[in-house]
Amino acid sequence: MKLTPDPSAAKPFTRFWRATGFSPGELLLTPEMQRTLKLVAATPRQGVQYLRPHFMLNLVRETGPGRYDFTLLDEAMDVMVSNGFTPFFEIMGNPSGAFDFEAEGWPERWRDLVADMTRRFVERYGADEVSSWYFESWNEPDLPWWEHGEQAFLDYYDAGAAGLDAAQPGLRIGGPGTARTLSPMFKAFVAHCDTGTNRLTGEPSRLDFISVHEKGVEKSFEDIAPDSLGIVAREGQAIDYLRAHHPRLADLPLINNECDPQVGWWQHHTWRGTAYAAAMITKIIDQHQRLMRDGDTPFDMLFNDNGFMGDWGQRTHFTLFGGRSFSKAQSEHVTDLARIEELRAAPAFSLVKKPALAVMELLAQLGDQWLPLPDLTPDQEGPGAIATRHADGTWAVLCYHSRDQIRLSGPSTITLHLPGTEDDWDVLVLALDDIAPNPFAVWEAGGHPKPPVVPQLIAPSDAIDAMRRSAEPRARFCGRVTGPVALDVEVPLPSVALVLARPADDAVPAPPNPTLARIDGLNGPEMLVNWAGSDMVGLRHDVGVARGVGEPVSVLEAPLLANAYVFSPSEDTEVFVRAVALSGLTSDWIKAEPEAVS
Ligand code: 8U8
Repeated sequence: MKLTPDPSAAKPFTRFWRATGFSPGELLLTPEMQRTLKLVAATPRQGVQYLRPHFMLNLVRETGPGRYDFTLLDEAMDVMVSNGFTPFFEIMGNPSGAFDFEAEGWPERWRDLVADMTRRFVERYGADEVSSWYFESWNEPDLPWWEHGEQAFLDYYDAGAAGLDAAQPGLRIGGPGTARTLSPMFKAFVAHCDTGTNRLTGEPSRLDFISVHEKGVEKSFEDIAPDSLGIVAREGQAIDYLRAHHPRLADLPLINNECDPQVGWWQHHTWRGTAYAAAMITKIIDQHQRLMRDGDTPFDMLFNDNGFMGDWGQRTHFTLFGGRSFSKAQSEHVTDLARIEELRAAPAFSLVKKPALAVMELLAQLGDQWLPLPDLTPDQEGPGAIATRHADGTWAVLCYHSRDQIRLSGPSTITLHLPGTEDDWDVLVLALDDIAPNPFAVWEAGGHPKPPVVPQLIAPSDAIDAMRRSAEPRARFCGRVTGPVALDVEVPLPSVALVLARPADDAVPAPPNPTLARIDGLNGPEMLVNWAGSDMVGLRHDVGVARGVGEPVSVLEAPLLANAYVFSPSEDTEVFVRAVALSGLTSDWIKAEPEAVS
């Protein structure tokens, strides 16, 4: 298959998928989630920016009529904001269970609660920061998450909007985050926002975005195939409905904030721990670019609801070794504030990155100009590509091979010609596939060690470190080529392969500023080394160890795209980091200095 992206066809491109979510919000108080988020935040170029947790208001305590203690909510919000995430804040939960959404007078009390909370956010984080957030209604009010019917939901929405406006006019609010296509709740909500009046203010109802959830396939213990195109088809039904019945709302940004291949994050599907997930996520993003964003739809943003914590087969960014199981996260979930302190103390645990997060690092490298590839038919054939360029002329082309079939495999090659690439170019190809051992395969081959049942089954440090090394995108090629650049990019099914190409540059990258935190791993101390990466495309980092004298020795097979790494070096080791440019040229090794442990 030959590909020659045409620069004269370039269109603006935004990275509209940099968002994730999880449930429940109180996980933000756990060491497991705090470490998880520190590592997710290390995705370069803010590759994961928005976080959407459920049930955040369950962290608020009612201390008297209309009086609240926000301390736990503050703490949870701090975890998001201090890691650089932008909250996508569902106004969801019930402080101390104090609200009966069917009793007299609750909407006014809800409005005042939301106003108090929002004023506190503005005071704590500043009006500019809070203006960058999204506020959203209760999650999936068309499922048992909301049990009070349509009218109460509309009243609830009005009260929240009135509370936000009372505190800080102009904040962004939307909904309804419904789970079923064109459900009665969705229709009632958009009808109310189109022509209704806010029950509390008497003003017309307001709405800044519309959110829906469309996923590839229902939940099932079987590995049934997702229908990826079904996602855009059903989002299209929402758009058609709005155009036909509520044209005034039809141009509002449409967000699918749970755009997952399959419902049921907690059910185990091993493909979620392999390159199948990475390729499927890439394909779904590409489909949204080609079929929604490049069309005349207002499709704005998609989320992979990958922020949970759990095992290989669950919908998570990491596999959690040790730690605790947090499977009760859904509509049945009850927050027990009397036991909240238990969340803060975790048993020993270690994390291993999965391809679902590694692919976010690759996607983060894409540029701000998109070149359509009309000759490709990925939805029929499987191989596809998102071809982009950056303003400085750097090419970033993410090739993928994905089918809506879990058990198919086979080779394929995309021959990529990059026009206008005469002279010398620095080229880097990074890939995730299931041929080179992925972390799941390393775990499996190592006897699938699984804590915490008996000590001899606990995954030893070296086994966990081997999984971690294999979790990073593999470098297939790094070097200088004389143009025009033409590459045979292997894309076995399933896989993704990122091609970066920039005019040859002999500049040595600026050295990093690494810090080192000693953290508690499953088998004792681990090192979390991280650094503030610049936004330079294709910038990677090498992590090395040394004992006193001599050049540090890299602990990785290839430099990392991520801006953090965790491993278990021996006690007396010093840890060093160096920056690696797209050209392969490196900065000096810089010693990682200890940081206050978190
Ligand atoms: C359609 C559907 C049926 C059902 O029984 O439960 C659902 C639960 C359904 C759709 C969504 C749903 O919850 C959302 O999806 C979850 C998931 O596991 O797929 C989580 O990702 C979300 O937190 C939740 O909002």
